[in-house]
Amino acid sequence: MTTALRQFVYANELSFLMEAHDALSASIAAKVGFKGLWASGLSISSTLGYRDTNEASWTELVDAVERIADASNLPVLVDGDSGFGNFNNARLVSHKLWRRGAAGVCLEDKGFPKMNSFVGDRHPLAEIKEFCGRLSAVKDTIPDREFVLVARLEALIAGRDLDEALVRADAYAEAGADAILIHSRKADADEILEFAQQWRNKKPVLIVPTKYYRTPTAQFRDAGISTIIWANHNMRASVSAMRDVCSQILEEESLVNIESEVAGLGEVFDLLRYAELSEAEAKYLPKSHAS
Ligand code: SPV
Ligand code: MG
Repeated sequence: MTTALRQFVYANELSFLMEAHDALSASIAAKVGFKGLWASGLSISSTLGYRDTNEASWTELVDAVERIADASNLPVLVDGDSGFGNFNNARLVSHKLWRRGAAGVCLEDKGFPKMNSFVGDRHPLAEIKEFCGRLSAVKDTIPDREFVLVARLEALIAGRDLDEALVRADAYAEAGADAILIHSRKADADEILEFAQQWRNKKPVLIVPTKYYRTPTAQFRDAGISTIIWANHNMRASVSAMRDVCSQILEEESLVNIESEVAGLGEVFDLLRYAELSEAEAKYLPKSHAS
């Protein structure tokens, strides 16, 4: 899985990672054909009922990631936030994530607790050398050299300029990052495309076009972007679907108009591979116990 993610990120063509936050969302993404997943901190914490400011513990993150990896059998890049502390926490969490099935981790250059990049204006950046220590510690700790370490730049989120982002990107690459994620919350992709042009793919670039979603994907392809992360859309799709079904059932006190609108139980059983269990029972259970 680590090799698969590495090839994904280093491929010449544009790659895509779909958000997953639990086993069900992961298996749906795999079933429709995505080849890699983003274990989103925002989405995982939201589904657990926590705010995306490190309210969820790192063990809760690791547990969620294990279910995502098991259910999808796909390479998973994990949103490791800022690493849950200093270099020591970052290497501990990353190592556990690797042990539990993650193919890579993305660490952002903020402190602990971090706040979701789209919330408020207080996004203090980590000091460059200290963050480099976090990256190097992760690199030195994980024995699988294929494990992908992504350094996420929050300079533009914090209101710093492109020059600062480029200085930081150079330092993070030097410290051992395999790839760079440049984040922006502007509605257009100008600063992302400018970054890509000046960075000249010294390391592959990942982006998260949640706010600049109107930019045609072709522009990112032309700019030599490595990977697009569709960062939270399974979680948000489930919010709208659950809101609608709850409202309708509450109002109509009936399932008559609902049944055709929701996934059939057959689809659920299919996603969870109930047929495989029947086959295994036929193979392993003594015949007298088979019924
Ligand atoms: C996440 O999906 O948790 C991310 C991306 O980190 S964002 O929410 O855009 O910061
Ligand atoms: Mg996040």
